[in-house]
Amino acid sequence: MQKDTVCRLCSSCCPVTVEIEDNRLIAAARKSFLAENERHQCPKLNAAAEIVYSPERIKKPLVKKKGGGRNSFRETSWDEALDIIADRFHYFKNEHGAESICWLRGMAADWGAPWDYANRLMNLFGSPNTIGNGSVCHVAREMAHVLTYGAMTSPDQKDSNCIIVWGKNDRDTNPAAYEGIRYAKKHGAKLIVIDPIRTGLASMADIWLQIKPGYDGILAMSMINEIIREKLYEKDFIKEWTIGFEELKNSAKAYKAEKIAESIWLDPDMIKSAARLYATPRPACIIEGNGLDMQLNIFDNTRAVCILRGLTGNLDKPGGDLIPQPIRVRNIQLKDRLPKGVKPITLEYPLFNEFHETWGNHAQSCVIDAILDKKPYPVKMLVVQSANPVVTMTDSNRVIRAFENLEFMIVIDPFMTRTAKLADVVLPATSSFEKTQLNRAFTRNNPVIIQNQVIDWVADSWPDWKITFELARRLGLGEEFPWHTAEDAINYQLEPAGITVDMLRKNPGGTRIEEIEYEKYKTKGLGTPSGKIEFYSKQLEEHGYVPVPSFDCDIENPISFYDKRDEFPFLGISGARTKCFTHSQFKSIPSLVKRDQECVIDIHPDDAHKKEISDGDTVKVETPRGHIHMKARISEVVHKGSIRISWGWGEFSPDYNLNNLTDDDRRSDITGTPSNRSFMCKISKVFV
Ligand SMILES: Nc1nc2c(c(=O)[nH]1)N[C@H]1C(S)=C(S)[C@@H](COP(=O)(O)OP(=O)(O)OC[C@H]3O[C@@H](n4cnc5c(=O)[nH]c(N)nc54)[C@H](O)[C@@H]3O)O[C@H]1N2
Ligand SMILES: Nc1nc2c(c(=O)[nH]1)N[C@H]1C(S)=C(S)[C@@H](COP(=O)(O)OP(=O)(O)OC[C@H]3O[C@@H](n4cnc5c(=O)[nH]c(N)nc54)[C@H](O)[C@@H]3O)O[C@H]1N2
Ligand code: SF4
Ligand SMILES: [Mo]
Repeated sequence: MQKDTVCRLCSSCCPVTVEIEDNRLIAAARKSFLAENERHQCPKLNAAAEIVYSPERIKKPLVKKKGGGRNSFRETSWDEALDIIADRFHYFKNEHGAESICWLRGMAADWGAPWDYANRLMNLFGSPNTIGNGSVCHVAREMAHVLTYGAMTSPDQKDSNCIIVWGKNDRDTNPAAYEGIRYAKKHGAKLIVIDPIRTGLASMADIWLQIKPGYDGILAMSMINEIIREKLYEKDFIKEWTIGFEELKNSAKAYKAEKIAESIWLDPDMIKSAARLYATPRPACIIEGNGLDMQLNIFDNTRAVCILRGLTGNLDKPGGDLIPQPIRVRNIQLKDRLPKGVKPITLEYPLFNEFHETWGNHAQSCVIDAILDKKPYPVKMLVVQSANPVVTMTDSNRVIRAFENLEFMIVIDPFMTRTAKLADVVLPATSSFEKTQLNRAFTRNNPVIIQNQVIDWVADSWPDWKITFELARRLGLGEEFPWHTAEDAINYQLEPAGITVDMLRKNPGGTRIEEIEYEKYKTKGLGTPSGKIEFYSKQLEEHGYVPVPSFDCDIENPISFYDKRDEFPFLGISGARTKCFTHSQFKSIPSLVKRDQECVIDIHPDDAHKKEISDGDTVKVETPRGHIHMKARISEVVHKGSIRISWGWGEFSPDYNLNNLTDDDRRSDITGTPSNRSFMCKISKVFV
C-alpha cells in the first residue's frame, strides 16, 4: 500500500510516497516535478527502512542506574520515567526557580508544531528557557532578511535567468532545490557560485568565486558598489520602495573591487563580472545557505546579500526572491503567561529574541554559559530534544564539561547518542515516519503539506508530541494540553487558516490557502518599520548596531584564532554535508557508512607537498581548543593554505569530532553566533 507523507530525515522536508506492507515501511520515494529517471536520488531516504528498523533504536525509556557511571541505564516504563522527570521539574522550580530548567532543541523535530508545544509547556511552567539552535542555522540569517525587508525570502530558481548560489550545496543538502537549479540552467539560466570549495555546483557554474571564508559581506558590498557605479540598479523601484540609498552608496564606496579583491582571495575583474551578470538579466535570484551561517559576521554578511536583492528590484518578482505567503496559524506558545520580569538566559541578544513572533530564543551557546559560568544565572536541569549537542555544538570539550556539571539531564531521541549517554533519563522518540506533524516549512509559505504517521510506533517509543503532552499533564498543565492526538492539536493550530488535518490529507500534493501573488508590497507594503526595503535601518541604529552593513577586515577578523595565526597557520573549513548523513545522524546505519567514504581532510597538493603528507595519511589537526585525527585527501577543491574537514563524524568517533576544534569565546554581538565554520589550525602527519 502507498501512503503520502513528508520525510524529516533531514530539514529539507521533502514530500514523499512510502510503500507499506503489513504495517512495515518497505521503501520511500521523493515526489518531484521531474520524470522518474531525471530525479536526484537521496541515499538517506533510500535507507529509510534500515534507519527506522535499526537494531540501535532505543526500545524503552531508560533511567540511569543508582551509583552507575556514564551510559549505565536500566529500562523502565513511561509512567515511571515521566514521574521521575515531573518530580525533578518541581524540585528545581522550588529550589532554584523554574528558569533553572532549560529545554534545548535541535533541528530534527523541526521548529513547527513540536517547537510550539515545548515552548507552551515551558512558558506555562514558568521558564523562558526553551532554546533552539538558530544561532548556528538559518534563524540568524532570517533576522537579517526581516530587518531588511520584513520576511525571509525564498528563491524562485526554476524560473530564474540568473541564480547566485551563495554558500549552499543543494546537490547534497536539498534535492528539490538542486533539481530546480538544473532545470533553470537547462533552460538558459546563468549560474554564479560563491563558495571557498569547488563543489559540484561550483563546477557547473558560469562564474565561481572562491571566496575566503567569512568575508562574504565584503564581497556583497563590493558587488553593490559595482552595481551602483555602473548604474545597473532599478532606479524607479529604489526611489519608491527603499530607504537609505545614499547612505548605502557612500558606505559601499569603501569596497572597490580593486581594493578588497586580493584580501578575500578573489580577482577584481571576476567580482565585477559577477556583479554585472547578476544585475543584468532579470529576473535573478540568490539561494543562500549555511556557508553564511556560523560566521562571526553572519548578520551583516547576510544583510549585505539581502540588499543586493533590493537594489536590483528582484524582490517578490517571478523568478526572483519571493516574499512568502504564510498560513495563519494560531500562536499557541502562551508567552504572555510567563511570570512578569523573568528574563531568558539569552538576554544579551534582545533583538534576536524578539525579532519574530514565534521563533523565540536561539542563542544556543548561552545554555553552556549558564551551566558552567552561571551567567546570567545558573541552569541546573536540561531537557535535550532532537539534538546531539556533544557533537554538534561549538567547542565540544566545553559542552561535555557543562553537561557533566548538570544536576539533571533528560534526552529525547530515537538513538543512543553521545549526548544521551550523559543523561539521567533517556526517552525513546519515534522517527518521523511514525508521527503526524505540522512542519514550519509548510506553514511559513503556501502550500501546506501534512506529515502523516505511516507506520506504528517502533518498540516502546513515543512521538515527541505525546511525550510533551503527557509530561505537561503530569506537571499539572492538563487544562492547557487537552489534546490526546496530534490531529487534535494541529486542528487547533490551523483553525484561523480555516483548514483541518482531514482537508490536508485529501490533498497530499499540498493545499494552497492563497493563490501566489507577486509584488505584494505594492498593496501591502513590506514588514519593516518604514514599510520599505531598509538599506539603512533605524531599528538597528537604536539598538547600537551599524545601520548600514560595514566591515573592517583587520579589526573584526571573522576567523577564530586569527590572532594566533603564527602558530596556527592553516584556515580550517567545516566541510559541506554529504548526501548520506544528517549532521551526526545515521553513523550506525551500515549501508550509509559503507557508501560514504568522506571522513577525510581535503588538503591542497602544494600544502601536502610542503608538509610531506600523502593521500591516505593520518593527519592531526589542532586548535587552541583541542584536536582530531582524520585521513588526508589531496585535492584541488580547496584553496592553498586552507583545509576542509568532514562534518558530523564525531558521533562515529570522538577523535573525528570537528567541534573539538571550534571556539565559543568570540560570538556575533547581535545573534550570539560563534564561528563553527572557519578557524585557524595547524596540521601534522601522524606516523603510525
Ligand atoms: N544531506 C544532508 N542534508 C542536509 C543536512 C545534512 O546534515 N545532511 N542538514 C540540513 C540543515 S540543518 C541545514 S542548515 C542545511 C544546510 O545546507 P547547506 O547550506 O547546503 O550547507 P552545507 O552543505 O554545509 O554547504 C554550505 C556550503 O558553504 C560553503 N562555505 C563554507 N564556508 C563558507 C563561507 O564563508 N562563505 C561561503 N560563501 N560559502 C562557504 C561550503 O563549502 C559548502 O559548500 O542542510 C540541510 N540538509
Ligand atoms: N562545526 C559545525 N557545527 C555545526 C554545523 C556545521 O556544519 N559545522 N552545523 C550546524 C547546524 S546548521 C545545525 S542545524 C546543527 C544540528 O545539530 P543537531 O540538531 O544536534 O543535529 P543532529 O546530529 O542531526 O541531531 C539530531 C538528533 O535528533 C535525533 N532525532 C531524529 N529524529 C528525531 C525526532 O523525530 N525526535 C527526536 N526527539 N529526536 C530525533 C537524532 O537521532 C539525532 O540524535 O549543528 C550545527 N553545528
Ligand atoms: S533530502 Fe532526503 S533525507 Fe532530507 S528530507 Fe529530503 S528525502 Fe528526506
Ligand atoms: Mo541547520
